[in-house]
Amino acid sequence: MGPTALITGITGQDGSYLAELLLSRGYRVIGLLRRTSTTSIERIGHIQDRLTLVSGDLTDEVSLINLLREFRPAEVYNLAAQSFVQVSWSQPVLTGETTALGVTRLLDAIRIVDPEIRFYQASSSEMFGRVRQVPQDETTPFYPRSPYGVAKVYGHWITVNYRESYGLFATSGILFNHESPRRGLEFVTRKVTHGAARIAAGLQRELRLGNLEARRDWGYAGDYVEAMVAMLARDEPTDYVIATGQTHSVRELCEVAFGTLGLNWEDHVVVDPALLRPAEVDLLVGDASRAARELSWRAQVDFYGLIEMMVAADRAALVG
Ligand code: NAP
Ligand code: F7E
Repeated sequence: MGPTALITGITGQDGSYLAELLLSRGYRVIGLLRRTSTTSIERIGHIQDRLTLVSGDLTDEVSLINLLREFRPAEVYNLAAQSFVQVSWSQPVLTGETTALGVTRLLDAIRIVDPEIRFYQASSSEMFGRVRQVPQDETTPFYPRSPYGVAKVYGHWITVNYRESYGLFATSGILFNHESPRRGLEFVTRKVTHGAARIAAGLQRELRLGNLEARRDWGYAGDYVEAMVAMLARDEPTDYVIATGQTHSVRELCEVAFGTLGLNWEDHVVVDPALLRPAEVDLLVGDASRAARELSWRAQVDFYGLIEMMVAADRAALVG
């Protein structure tokens, strides 16, 4: 048996891809599962019997300390968060509890139980917000535009601080948007690919969206989890931007997704002002050249390949 890794957020999009990757490399994978009244393991059902799933919550430090003591992981990947930007305005305190203070709880648990543990923090391009520089790299100042973005800035800096204060091997991956057929239905890529597939199948007629002009650097989650593992394999801990370097608007996303199905998006997409955000992040595009240089990491799937993959998966799920 190889090294032991703990993944928080294992039931999420990234957690499922990371668990697959670590298993393929011979790791013993422990996954933190928060208690829910219905099951939340649909993304990891296919590998469930190869994982050790344990109960805990980022809002409960004792649960974190106890499971580090019990399983003694060599690596901890902190992917758990309230990750949906829109909800962070309606639940700002909960977002702060999990996405910000949750990081401190986990870092403190590591410091108390085993400061040799290597730690990965899921930082986000949302920290750049109203961007100070184009493209954004590891030196670009932060200007978050949502309670989520603010919470991620806290999580990022507490990771840097525990590295500098206690000498922990604590790293932060500043990941730009990454998507997949396993992406939650509330995020715009999946909302569009799933909606377009349903429209093509005659199951709905229109798709309501918010701001069509927002631009994002969208990559494939399967590529991005490779970077997480590479960061923890370095000799020294540091932070990396992970991105494709290409940016596209929500409007282009609609054109490509509907176009793949032979549909004209303008016949179906309706702009709903209720879906506009109180403050928007207009443009994100990352410069991942440090990751290319030091981790030999490059995105393998581009925007068009990604959207085609997602449309195909959503269509297959509907028509079989
Ligand atoms: P996701 O699909 O929303 O998954 C979030 C995970 O966090 C789920 O497993 C969820 O569990 C868990 N969770 C939420 N609150 C928790 C709590 N209090 N205690 C323990 N677990 C909790 O997110 P993702 O897209 O995989 O993203 C993974 C991480 O990367 C997140 O931190 C996100 O903020 C960050 N990130 C994502 C992107 C992106 O584009 N995907 C980009 C940059 C950074 P349940 O299943 O029980 O809800
Ligand atoms: O929005 C616009 C919306 O919710 C993208 C999270 O993984 O990536 C994600 O955050 C853009 C925004 O992702 C709709 O206004 C238009 O400009 O898919 P999203 P996000 O907010 O960029 C970052 C890197 C993370 O860290 C987060 O965890 O699309 N948009 N119309 C819409 N967005 C949604 N969700 N729904 C719409 O109807």
